[in-house]
Amino acid sequence: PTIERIELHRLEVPLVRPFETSFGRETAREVLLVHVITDAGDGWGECVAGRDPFYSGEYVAGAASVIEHYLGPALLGAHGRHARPTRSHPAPDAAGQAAAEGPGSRGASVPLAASVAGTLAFVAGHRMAKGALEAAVLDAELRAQGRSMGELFGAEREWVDCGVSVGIAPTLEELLDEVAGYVEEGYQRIKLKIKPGWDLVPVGAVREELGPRGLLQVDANTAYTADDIPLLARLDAFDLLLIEQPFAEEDLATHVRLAQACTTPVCLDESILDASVAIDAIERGATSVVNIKPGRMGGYLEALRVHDACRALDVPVWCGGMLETGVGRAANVALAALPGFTLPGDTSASSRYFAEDVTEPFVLGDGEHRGQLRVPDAPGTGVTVREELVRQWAGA
Ligand code: OSB
Ligand code: MG
Repeated sequence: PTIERIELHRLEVPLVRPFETSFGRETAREVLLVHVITDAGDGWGECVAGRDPFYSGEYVAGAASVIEHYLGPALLGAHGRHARPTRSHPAPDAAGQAAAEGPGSRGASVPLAASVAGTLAFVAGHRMAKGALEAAVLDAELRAQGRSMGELFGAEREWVDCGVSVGIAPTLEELLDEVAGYVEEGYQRIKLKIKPGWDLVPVGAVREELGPRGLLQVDANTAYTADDIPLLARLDAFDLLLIEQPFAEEDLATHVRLAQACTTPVCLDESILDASVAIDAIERGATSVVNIKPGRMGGYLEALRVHDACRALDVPVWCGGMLETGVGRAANVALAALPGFTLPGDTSASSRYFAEDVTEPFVLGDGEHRGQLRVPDAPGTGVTVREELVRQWAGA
């Protein structure tokens, strides 16, 4: 297909309750959607960058800017109606070309999407912006082929197990109430956000509330330092599935030290920039479980490489989230249906985040599908963007 147009839509979608982490508090999700229009149909991708550069260096206004000024023109230059390499956007080098080759046989059937990473490799970083473009192109290409994301990825389940990420609460009582509500809704595991001063006590209280069999894990979003290793090792008492990203993104060494000092598995999120970093972190002993967030790794094709690499090394993975709307959630749920995803993901129902979603909402199943979301099987992401709502919420 030929790419005819790339449109960016920025909208602010209110959250049903504030979401507080060690890096900040959000009351609305600032969403950046990429709409790619080709001569064979269109596709949508969601950029997972936050409003502010706190979780990572990327943020919505920066992502929109780099797409407008660099990534968009390069894609149109390579795949637009008048495709030609331009001076300001040189052709990809050998490394870019290798990245363009998609993950094994999966990339071969989506040649346009598989070429995006290579075309955009001349820009350093900006993985979230690149990933949104690749996701939109992938959606358009699969829709044109009448194939779903799950089909391309190699999904092996029709339903995926869901957990929920619980923010830092104003009081212990409110935390316990919130957790009880999620358990009642059917969520299969609880992830608590922690930070210095909000760790052993809330984790102990929630463990007590869940009982010894409830699945529980924690996420520190880089809030601790090496001095905190003895404190973090005390979390072993609560029988957690894992502790996620206690130290800085670039600091694999301290994660190795913690892994040696505690029995709780250490899991990296922010640090996992791509498959080569994942393999390196695993080989060094910095992580024994991996949080796969496609939007943070530059797209679903790189996420498939991380999945495949972890599977080959026998390292369990789970699907993280970034408070996505239905656009990103649909693709995440398809990915989470791969065989290496052996732990419940942060793939919660739309209602956990928003009163109204920009696509049809994702709703938890019941009966034998309690605590699960169904993997979409219609072409592309399998969901439909309510364009009128997007325009309305963008104030356009
Ligand atoms: O660290 O996993 C994280 C949300 C925004 C940024 C970072 C993270 C999160 C979450 C929420 O934990 C996961 C979700 O429910 O989408
Ligand atoms: Mg995390």
